[in-house]
Amino acid sequence: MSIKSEILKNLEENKGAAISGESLAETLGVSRTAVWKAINSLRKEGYQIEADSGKGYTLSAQSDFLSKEGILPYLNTPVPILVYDSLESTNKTATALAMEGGAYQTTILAGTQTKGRGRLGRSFYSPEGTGIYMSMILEPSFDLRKAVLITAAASVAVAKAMEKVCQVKPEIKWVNDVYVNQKKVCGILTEAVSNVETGQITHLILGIGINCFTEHFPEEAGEYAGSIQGEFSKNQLAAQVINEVLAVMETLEERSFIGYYRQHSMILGKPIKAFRLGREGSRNGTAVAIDDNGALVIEYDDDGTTEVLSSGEISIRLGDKHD
Ligand code: BT5
Repeated sequence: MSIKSEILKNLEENKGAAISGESLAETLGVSRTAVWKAINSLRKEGYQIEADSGKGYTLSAQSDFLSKEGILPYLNTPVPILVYDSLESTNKTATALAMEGGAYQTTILAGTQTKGRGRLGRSFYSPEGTGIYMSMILEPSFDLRKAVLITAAASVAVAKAMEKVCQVKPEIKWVNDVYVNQKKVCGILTEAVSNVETGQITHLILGIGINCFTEHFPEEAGEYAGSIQGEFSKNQLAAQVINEVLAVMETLEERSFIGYYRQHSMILGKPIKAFRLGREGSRNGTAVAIDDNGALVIEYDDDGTTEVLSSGEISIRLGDKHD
């Protein structure tokens, strides 16, 4: 770690409280001038660091830049972290890294994305300063026919992290969205990386976009886009998402997370419109169950038949009467 990173780590761990230049210099085994230079350089990057000659340096409690140093103290197990100010798409960078042999669990984060990806060629609005855009490189150590499970598990991880760090009540909209107060605050996109020669899937890229503190969304973000507000640090939330993802991935086979998924579902028992991949139009029905593979069981209004959907899209029919 560079001196600057070491100092940032110390400041992040003591956010809002002063640390003397002397003790920083002593802990890191460097001169006080080196400390001062590193502090100045961090300030130029935008970190709000106050200096009080009697007390030392304080990283403002309001400072909320995504940084490796800000994330590491909150991780249960350290994983490789790469933070960029701006990327086209963290999924794109993570895919390139995975193809070059990047280590499993490596997590790429960006302060903004210029071409954030949604599913099916859609885009994900990723403005600067107010969101967490992250991609984790995961090992596909399970049956990939159950791929819907990973997305379901990831939404459970995000929802749990939001509950713990932001004290909000998240709901999960099958299959990949997390909502708070009826607004979509998070989208998840899982992509696979395969070896061209063997055709085998070598890595999974789990992309997670969380809107934090965003006030205005453009039309392209849709009528349901919203953000989480409150007193929390993005670094802590990002770290908790990593902790929860790693924990939930351990339970994929035994599926203990499905209970949480069902309890936090915003669609179970509701009238919905189902848009099925490769089929024109939509069909009205009721979301009657989520099976153990994370697939959605729909009972159709017109003929009472049921269908199990592992992919596709649904929307809730707001205002529809239903018994
Ligand atoms: C998703 O797709 O919601 C998956 C989004 C995944 C984004 C992450 S960010 C880090 C990683 N790197 C990437 O490049 N992507 C991942 P989908 O279910 O297809 O929803 C896309 C739709 O959501 C759009 O067509 C809009 O209607 C709406 N939308 C776009 N931006 C949004 C935002 N910031 N918040 C809420 N809704 C948004």
